[in-house]
Amino acid sequence: MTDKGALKHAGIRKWVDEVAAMTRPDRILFCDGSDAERDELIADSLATGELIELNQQKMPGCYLHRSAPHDVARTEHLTYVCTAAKDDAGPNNNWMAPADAVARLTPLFSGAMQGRTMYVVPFLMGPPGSRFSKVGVEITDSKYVVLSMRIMTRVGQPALDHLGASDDFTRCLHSLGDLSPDRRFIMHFPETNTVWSIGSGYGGNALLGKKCMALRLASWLAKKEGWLAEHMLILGLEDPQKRMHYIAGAFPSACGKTNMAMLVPPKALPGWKTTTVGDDIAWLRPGSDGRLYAVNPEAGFFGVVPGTSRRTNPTAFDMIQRNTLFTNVALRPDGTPWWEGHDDPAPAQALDWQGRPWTPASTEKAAHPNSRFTTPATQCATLSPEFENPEGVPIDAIIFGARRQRRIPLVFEGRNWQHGTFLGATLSSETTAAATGKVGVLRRDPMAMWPFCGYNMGDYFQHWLDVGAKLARPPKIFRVNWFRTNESGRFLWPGFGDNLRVLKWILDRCEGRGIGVETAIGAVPTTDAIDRTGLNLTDADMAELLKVDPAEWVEAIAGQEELMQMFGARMPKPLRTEHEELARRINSAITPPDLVGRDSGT
Ligand code: OXD
Ligand code: MN
Repeated sequence: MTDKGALKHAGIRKWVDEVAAMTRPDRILFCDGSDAERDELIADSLATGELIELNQQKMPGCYLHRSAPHDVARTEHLTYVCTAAKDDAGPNNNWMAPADAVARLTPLFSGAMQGRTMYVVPFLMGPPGSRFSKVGVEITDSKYVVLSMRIMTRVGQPALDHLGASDDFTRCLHSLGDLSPDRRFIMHFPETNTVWSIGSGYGGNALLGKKCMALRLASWLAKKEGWLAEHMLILGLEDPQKRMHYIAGAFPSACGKTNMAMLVPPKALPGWKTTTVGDDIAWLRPGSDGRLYAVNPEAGFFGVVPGTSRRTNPTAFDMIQRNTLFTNVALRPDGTPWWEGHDDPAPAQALDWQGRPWTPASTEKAAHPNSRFTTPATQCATLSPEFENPEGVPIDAIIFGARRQRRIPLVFEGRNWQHGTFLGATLSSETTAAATGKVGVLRRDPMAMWPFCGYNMGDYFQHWLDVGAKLARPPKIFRVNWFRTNESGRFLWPGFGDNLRVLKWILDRCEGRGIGVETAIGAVPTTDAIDRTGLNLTDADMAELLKVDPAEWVEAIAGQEELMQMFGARMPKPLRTEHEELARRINSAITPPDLVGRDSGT
């Protein structure tokens, strides 16, 4: 870390001066991504209590951060897209006019860094040397944010090399402010490629390379430049014939993307191997061969901790044993972290995520349900050899998944890109602890991008159709649902590694094999089409998992009508056509054709 004098780039210098004039820090430090810088930041954070050292013998390089108790998740109601025209932000975003947003936040930022150090963090999203990659610079007064950005992005020289003399970088301004939710705002200005975030130190609100830049602003840039920025994992699957396939999967927050990105094949399916390219964000571009190529713009994983164990995700569990920042987990007396769903039983005593004494008799959770790990991708044992490939990986199939107890079958296939886009656009999911608000409430989440699309989603759907039209060999599109329950509330599908059985059917379908029956909603596997070798799952359970009950879909169609109306003239016509077609198919599945004939008097 050096003082600002080391900053050579004129555009960055100018912006830093402007921000410093407003925020008035005591010191300005320029981050270079070096090990010495990390050591200094950690030592300072330990001294101030922003970090707590974990047991360095058992977990070298691991630290615990406790956030303010009311700053534990993304705050979507305080997140805005500030475009000149309100309609460009769309009904999917909170909107404020750019000048009003600046006027609202300037007093909050004014003097906010007095008595603090201002860190300037140049970072690269995407592999060095890739046409996919983009540069950002985050200015922050939080050491925890700098340490996290160092894990989640490529900080320092790779960013400056990519930028060269260009002024084309995302300006990401962050201050902890006073951490009050009453003075917390996460403002995006897509027209000037800028983010202003104040009042939160939480990942998605404060690590501005992630949701703010790599999704909200990137989605806007992607629309302009002809690519897609998506809330998707990227998984490599090597089949027993040693052929490599890649799947991109969009799931809402905290619905198992990290687990799926590190899927361990079940023993009953020998010869399969998985590799991890990404667990949260994919940037996808048409390639010259007519296929869709993906890179993961991030350099680390910011995963949900509770439920992570040797049983559910051994790769992640191993990966977080070193050089990992834990946020809001419980602390055992031996200086190691613990959380609900850990392999070890609950400790007799511990400190909970707020540092309060905790015992198994406590009524509250020891770890916060949205506690997180931040860990370098290079520690993932299944990291794909293609992780840094500047060209990305070719995607064979896209899956849209959500957390749904009812109605949605385990898997079904879209008829083509347009129908697949419709399947993504009509995704809904039960809410999780990743955002503040009630958990378990069904909400619309098109393409799992509702909180992350930086512009009007009607235009975004059209953009999906436009990108598809450029692909001579588009990926096939599927919907999946690992979370269907039976009448007594038991999950019907084992999930985790066994999801490979579903992916295998998907790949079979991509290659013209795989048995499916056409239904009103798309092609669904027959009960014996998914390999159940070694799985204790009855025919009846399988039939229940794959059931398409037209009566249940009537409600879904009514909900889709609301979506159509919400976007009015900006909803692309082809998606309306798909909606009408679904309604027609469902109606005729409910009303047998001979009755249709009799009712209409023909
Ligand atoms: C995340 C989220 O942190 O989606 O990835 O909230
Ligand atoms: Mn996410």
